[in-house]
Amino acid sequence: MRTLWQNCHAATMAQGSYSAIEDAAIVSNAGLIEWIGPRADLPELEIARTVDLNGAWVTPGLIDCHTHAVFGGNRSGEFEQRLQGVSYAEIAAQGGGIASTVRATRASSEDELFASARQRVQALMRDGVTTIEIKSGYGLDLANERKMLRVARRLADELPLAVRATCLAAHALPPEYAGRPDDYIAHICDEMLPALADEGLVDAVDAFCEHLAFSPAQVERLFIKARELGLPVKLHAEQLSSLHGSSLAARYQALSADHLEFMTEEDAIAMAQAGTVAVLLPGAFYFLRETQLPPMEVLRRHRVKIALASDLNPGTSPGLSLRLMLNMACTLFRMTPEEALAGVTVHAATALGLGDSHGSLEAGKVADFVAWHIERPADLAYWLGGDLPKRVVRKGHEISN
Ligand code: DI6
Ligand code: FE
Repeated sequence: MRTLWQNCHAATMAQGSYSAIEDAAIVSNAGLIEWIGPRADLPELEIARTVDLNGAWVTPGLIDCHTHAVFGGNRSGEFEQRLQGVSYAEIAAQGGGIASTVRATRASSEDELFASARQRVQALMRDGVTTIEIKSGYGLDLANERKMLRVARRLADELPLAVRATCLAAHALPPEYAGRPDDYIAHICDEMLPALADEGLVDAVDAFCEHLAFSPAQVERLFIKARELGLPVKLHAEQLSSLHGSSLAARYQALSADHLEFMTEEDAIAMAQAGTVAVLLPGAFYFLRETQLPPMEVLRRHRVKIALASDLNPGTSPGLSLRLMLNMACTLFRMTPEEALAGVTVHAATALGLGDSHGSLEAGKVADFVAWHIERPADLAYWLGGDLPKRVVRKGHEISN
């Protein structure tokens, strides 16, 4: 059924800029955008339904391309402890940090994980999010990583949302492998990843490359396995120190390298050449009170595509609003509102391998879009969170929100 959406302006985000169309018209058909352009140029088409958008600004549906939205418990107790002066290292030594979320996640049933994740994902959706990536990484054994990834798949089945599921088994060393990181990597490569991929639960493979997690050599073994299985890779790199994980990711044509505060110019050149997207995570930067800024000028100079995401996780970014991240990217990283919006639309789609089907308003792409009752697109990065009036369309159908 053809639907004409009109009386609106469009920030199409094609080519990574607003590429705005004043007084636009959009024709959706069978879940796709069939035509978009100035209303004056609308071709003769048999239209079944016309929707008046009352002068709204239409953007692509927002894409949160890096989340850890599925987990058990939360760590607000540790947040309180840290504010009373207990260090992250002391908390970790007491069994806190990622390890405490691993315990809580292992102790939760699939239904419990689904119920808590659904609430968080619905909070993100209230910001106009129509596509989300969800990582495993708090199970750290086959049964519990499977449980997390199944929850990610179920969220896609039960919510009007596209979900990409990423296996992050190499997030931290599980207690069973204390002191034996190489053995754990071998276990992921030989047992976990092949099984999870075979069950159709994995869209991409990720790892945490850091002194306190896995080395570049260990990550490379995982990337070789991912390549063998035909799975694209991503990497948490250069968050706390420079190990050139982002260059390694580029060598394996990674979809993205994420965090990147400590990346070098050589890393940026490698990423630009490989088309690896830089995913910046201002929520984690803010929550950890980091001071090392990602090198914006270097990224711009080498034309690395920049995406933004919530990094929603219980330890370093309990962020339930992607629009708040737009504001943080502008205030903390000095991104422009236009760059920030490109970072949660067109470049976020590329960071998920969905660049051909999602992320911009162009004929042939999926009809996921948001009609915002705002004055101009920069409003999306200007307001500090809050619920902006809007209508959300997913695959050509308006969803309640
Ligand atoms: N980097 C982070 O900031 C999070 N994971 C990662 O690889 C931390 C996750 C947590 O603390 O639970
Ligand atoms: Fe993360």
